[in-house]
Amino acid sequence: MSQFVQLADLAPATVSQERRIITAVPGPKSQALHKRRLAAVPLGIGSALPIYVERAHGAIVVDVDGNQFIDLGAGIGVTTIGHTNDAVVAAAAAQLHNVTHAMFTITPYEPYVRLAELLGEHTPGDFEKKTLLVNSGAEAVENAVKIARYFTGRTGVAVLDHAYHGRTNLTMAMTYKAMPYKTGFGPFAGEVHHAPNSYPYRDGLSGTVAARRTIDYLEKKVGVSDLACLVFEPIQGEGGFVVPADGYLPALQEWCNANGVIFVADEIQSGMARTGAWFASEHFGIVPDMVLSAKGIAGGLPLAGVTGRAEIMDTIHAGGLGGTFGGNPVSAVAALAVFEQIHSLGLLSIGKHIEQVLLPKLRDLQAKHEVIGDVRGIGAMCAIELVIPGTKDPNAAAVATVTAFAAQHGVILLSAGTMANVIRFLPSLAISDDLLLEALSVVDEALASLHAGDRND
Ligand code: PLZ
Repeated sequence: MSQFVQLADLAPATVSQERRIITAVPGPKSQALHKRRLAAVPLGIGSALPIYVERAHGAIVVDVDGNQFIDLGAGIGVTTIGHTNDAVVAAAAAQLHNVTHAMFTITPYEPYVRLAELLGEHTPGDFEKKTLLVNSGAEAVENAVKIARYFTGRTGVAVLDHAYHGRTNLTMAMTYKAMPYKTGFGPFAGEVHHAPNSYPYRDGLSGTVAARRTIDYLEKKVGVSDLACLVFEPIQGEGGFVVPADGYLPALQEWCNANGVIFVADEIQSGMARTGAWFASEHFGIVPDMVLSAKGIAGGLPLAGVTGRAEIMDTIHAGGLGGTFGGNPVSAVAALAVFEQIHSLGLLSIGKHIEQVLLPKLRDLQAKHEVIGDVRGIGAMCAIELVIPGTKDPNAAAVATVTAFAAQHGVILLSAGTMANVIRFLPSLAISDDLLLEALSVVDEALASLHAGDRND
C-alpha cells in the first residue's frame, strides 16, 4: 500500500441517510488524527468541529470513527445539491481521464465556454453578459473590483457593515469583522469604504430609510465621483444571514445606476439555488451589473465566476485577466453537472420547500425558547439569532453550547454573525424532510439544555 494514500479508502461506499453516533464525539480515530494535525497544520486554521471526515453523501457526513452526522452546514453552503452527488462525481471522474489541466489562456476548452453561457443565462438581467472563471470566492471579488475600477476609471470600493468578502488583502479590507479575519494582518488595500447596512432586527429601519442612511454615508463621506462599485451580499452570510428590509436593495441599485457605480452582488454564499432561486437577487427584484458565484457552483470542487454586463467585462485589455487554474476543466464539468441537476431534480422548488419546513419550525422553537431573538431567512438559508432572554444582547455563549451539543448528538450546525450569536441552517437540497425535522429536534434539545444549565447554576 502506498505510504501517501490508502487506496482501499477511496473505494466508494454507500452512505445510509441516517444519523448514527457510535462513539464519543470526537471518537478515538478523530482524536488520533487531531494529534497529528496539531503537529503539522498551523494553529491559525481552526476547525469548527474536531471530527475528521471519511466520506459523505447527500445530507450525511461520516467520520473516521463511523459516526454519521446530519449536515446542516454543507461545508458553508458548498455541497448545495448534496455531498458526492452522483452526476457531479461521474462528470468529474470522466473528465479526469480526458484532461485535468490545459490552462484556458493557453489552450481553451469547451466546458469553460459552456459554463460561461449557463451563468450568463441564469444570472438576473436580460442583457448580454460575459463570465470570467477563477478559483475561489475571494478571487472572484478581487476580479470584480479590478474590472469595475478599470471600467469606471474610479478607485473607491463601497461595502456594507457585517459583510464578508474573503481573506486576501483586498477582500480582508472589504470584510467587516476584525477578529478573526483581519486583526494583525494589515496594512490593508486602501479605498475601501464600509457603509451602514440594513439589519431589520437590530436597526428597525424600513428599507427606504436604511437605504437613505447608506446612500447619505456614501455621498457625504466618500463622494460618488470616486466610487467604482458597491459590493454587497443580497443576504449576508458570515455576517449572520441578515436579510435586508424590503426596498433596501432596489433603492441602492437605483442610486448606483444613476451615479455610474457598478452594482456587484456577491452571491458566493446565497447563489446557485441555495435560496430557492438561481440567485438571491431575484427575491429582491434587483438586477446587478455583476454577479459573483462560487461555493455551491461546482458541487464541492473549487471554482468561482464573475458574470457581468458584456460592455463592462469587455473593457479590459487582452491578457488583463487570467490565472493558472481558473475554470479548471474538472471543476467546470462538475459545475455543468450542478446546473443540470438543479434543473432535472427541480431543486429550486425544493429550496422553497425547505424554507416552508424550516421557518415555521424555527418559529415554534422561538416560542418555546426565549433565547431566540430572531428567526429569518429565505429558502435553505435560514437562521436564528440568540440573545440574552428579555434583551437583544448577543448571546454567543448559547450558540457555542447549542452547536457543541448538536455535534455530540450527530448534527453539524454552523454559527455565524459579527457577534457570533447566530446559528445558520444551510442544509443541502438533498436533505429529506425527516432528516431535517430530526436535526431540528436535536436543536430543540440543545436549546432546552441551556435552561437545564440555568437550573444548575
Ligand atoms: N463572499 C459572501 O461567504 C466565503 C468563508 C469561511 P472563498 N465564506 C466562507 C472562512 O472561514 O474562510 C465567502 C462568502 C462571501 C466571499 C467569500 C470568500 O470565498 O472561496 O472562501 O474565498
